[in-house]
Parts: sequence; structure tokens; C-alpha cells
Amino acid sequence: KRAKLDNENGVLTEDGSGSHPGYVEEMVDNEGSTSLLFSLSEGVGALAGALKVFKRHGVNLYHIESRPSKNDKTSYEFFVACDNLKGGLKEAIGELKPKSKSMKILSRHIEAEDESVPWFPRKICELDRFANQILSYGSELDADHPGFKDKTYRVRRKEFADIAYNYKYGQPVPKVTYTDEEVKTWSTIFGELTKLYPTHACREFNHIFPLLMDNCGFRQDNIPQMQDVSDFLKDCTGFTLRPVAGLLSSRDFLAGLAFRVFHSTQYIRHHSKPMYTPEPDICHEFLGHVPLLADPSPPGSSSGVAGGRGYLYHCGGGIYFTVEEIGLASLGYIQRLATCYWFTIEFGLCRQNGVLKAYGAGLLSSFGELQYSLTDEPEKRCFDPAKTSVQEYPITSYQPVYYIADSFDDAKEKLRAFASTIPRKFAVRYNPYTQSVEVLDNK
Ligand code: HBI
Ligand code: NLE
Ligand code: FE
Repeated sequence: KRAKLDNENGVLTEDGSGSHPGYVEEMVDNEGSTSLLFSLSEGVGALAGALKVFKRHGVNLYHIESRPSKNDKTSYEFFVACDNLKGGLKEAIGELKPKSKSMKILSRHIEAEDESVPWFPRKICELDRFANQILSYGSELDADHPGFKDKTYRVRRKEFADIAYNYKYGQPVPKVTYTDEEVKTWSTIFGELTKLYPTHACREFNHIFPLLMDNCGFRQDNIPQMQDVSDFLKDCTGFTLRPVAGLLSSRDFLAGLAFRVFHSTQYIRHHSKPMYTPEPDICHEFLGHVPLLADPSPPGSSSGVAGGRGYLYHCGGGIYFTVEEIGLASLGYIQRLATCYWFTIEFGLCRQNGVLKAYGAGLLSSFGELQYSLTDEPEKRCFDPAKTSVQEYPITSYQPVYYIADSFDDAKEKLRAFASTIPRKFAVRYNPYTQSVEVLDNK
């Protein structure tokens, strides 16, 4: 299913109920899209018995994992990924449940029972499955997009979309030769933004920016190559970039961050509108996000590895979400976190030495909005996750409201406290050595 951005004003409703313009919508995926986490107490033959149940109902298994249960030393926990192509999964679960001490269902199908949690990747290579889960603005542009009537631009966007669709984890990101027109667009944006950064960008951003010029081809006359930028990030913070054809759902996008993978577009905005575009493009990713993704945790913040509640999403500038959020059952909670992401990582302002500065990537990549955001025109409020997380916002125009963080540490602490109030069905733990997420039965 390909969701369409059909909400005209692109406003997120307060109840988070689904008229969101496209960042959040869930999609359905069939192969191995449902996972079951269950424990069996009888020892020998218990799993074999359970597997027969799947066979009888025509359910294919793609992956099986077993381990001793953490809660109960006498039982075993099993994790299986399966499909529901023949529709027998419900019956299989019904048969297995009474035999299990506990059973958790993770499914990409939103219509699944309420105890289910949408599928999420547990190994870094499983991010490959996101490739064809792009929301709107993919290779098919919307009718009001500045590039819609430009045939050459559309053909070009298709080329970029194909790179992303074919990309597999572990491969180098294909090099792109940008056209003269594309480089010109980059030059205009780079030139205007670098004039504004000294006065408009936060200290951390200005500290890192020269390093990108020295190390990975950030220049006014050159669009950096994604692989070079990814290599540099890897040295700084362990982040890597992978190409993506367009917008991912919030759930998928945030799940990538749990693996320290930042999904990055590779195309550039249409040359007719350099100062602002609603969709992420290479200027947004490289000029807006990359500098703070390269920033090692600022002093006073936890390092990002194994924080109090497990591994944390490092979103740049020392802002973290806990990795546990990826297993959230409810779209409503994902939406609230995504809204916090929006008002911090994308459009956040902070006060430094009493002066307002921008640290949000959406501001740092738009020379139109960067200037506007620091004028008196938009409203400014104090960042407070409980309120900020339900704030409505437009996605195709400058923001009418910005939230100000007292400091990165303060924003991070507030976010962490907020995230800890979210109920969850199970715990997940990120293992940096295997780059995988372990699903644990004990919360
Ligand atoms: N998808 N490709 C892509 N790039 C983003 O920056 C992005 C996304 N999906 C969601 C998103 N950003 C966030 O704004 C939040 O919804 C998490
Ligand atoms: N408005 C930003 C820009 O023009 O660079 C992009 C925002 C993407 C969320
Ligand atoms: Fe962004």
C-alpha cells in the first residue's frame, strides 16, 4: 500500500487519530511481517510440537530463535517470524496460546488484535525492508510539487528512487554525478546558509561544520557523496547513512535511528524553489542533519550506549529517544514522539548565552525559514513534551510555532521523562556488538 499525502493543509490533529499528512501512516507487508514471542514450559519436544501447529495452518516461518527465559529459568522463550499468506495465522495462534505461558504478537498489520505490536526490525539488515515503504512524494510526485511539470526533473527523481529501492545493507552507496543545474541549486543554498549560520545556528553546529568542509567534500561548488559523509559520521558517532527514496513512516524512520542508521534522500529539490521545500532533500539531510549527527554527545549527557532504559536513539545534538519506543504498540504514542522529534530535531530553537539559535535541521537547511524563525513573527513557547507532543503543525509552510529548549541536556531530560511514561508490552535492548535489538519478555 502506498499512502498518499491527501490532507491539503497537512495538519496533524490533536488526537493523533490519523489525518496526519503522511509521516506516520502504517503499512502492510506480508513476508515475515508477523512475529510471535512465546514461552513454553515442557522441555524436550516443546518447540517441535509448536512448529507442527504452524504447519497444520499453512503458516510459513522465516526465522526461529530460542533462548532460556529471563523470567523463569525452567522455560524457554521462542521468537518466530512468520507470514499469514494463507490466512491460517489466527487459528495457529489460537491453538498455541493455551499451550504457552505467555504470548506476544508483533504484526505489521494494523487490523491485527489489540495485543499485537507492529513489526519492527531487529537486525540492521532488516532495514532493507523499508525500501518500498515510502509515503507519498516517492518517485511519483504530487501535483502541486514544483517539479511536477518538469519532465527532466521527474526522470531524475526516478533514478534516485531506483538507487534507494535497490540498495541493500552493507553495500557502498552508489556514487552520483550531479548535473550542473543540481550543483547550481546546491551552491545557491550553501552560499545563503553559510552566511546565516554564524548568527543563526547553535554553537554545536558551527563547531562541527568546518570539519565537514575539511573531511567530506562540503563545498559551495560540490554536492558531497553520501558514502563519504556516511564514513565520516561513522568515525564521529557510529552513525551511517543509507539512501531512501522519500518519506518513511515515523515508526520506520525512528526504528532506523535505533540502529544508528539515518535514512537519507539523495536527490536535490527543484531549482525553482531553493529557499524552502517541504520534503527532505540532500540539502536538508547534509546541511541540516549531518552536522549534529556528527556531534559526539555534549558533556553532561549520557553517552548513548546503554542508558538507564536501554539503548537510545541519538538524533543529533544530544537529543535521545529510547530504543524501546520502536516496539510501541500504539500509533498514538509513535505520533506523539514523532511530534516531539518534529519540534526538536527538525524545528527546534534553543537559547545560548541568552540569544535564540536554531538547532532544528528543517531550519538549518532552509535559508527562508532560518531567517523567519528568529524574527518576532512566529510564536515561541517553552519546550514541554506533554504539550509539545500534541501540538498541531503544518508541513508545507513555515512553522507558526516554535519550541525553545533551555539546553540540549534539558530537552533530553524532559524527553526521557516523557518517554518513560509511555506504557509498553515488552522491553527491547539494543546490542551494539551484533547490531541487533533483543526483545525481552520482562519489561
Ligand atoms: N523520512 N526519509 C525520511 N526523512 C526524514 O527526515 C523523516 C522521514 N520520516 C519521518 C520523519 N522524518 C520525522 O519527522 C518523524 O516523523 C519521526
Ligand atoms: N523545509 C526544509 C528545507 O527547505 O530545507 C526541509 C524540511 C524537511 C522536513
Ligand atoms: Fe529531517
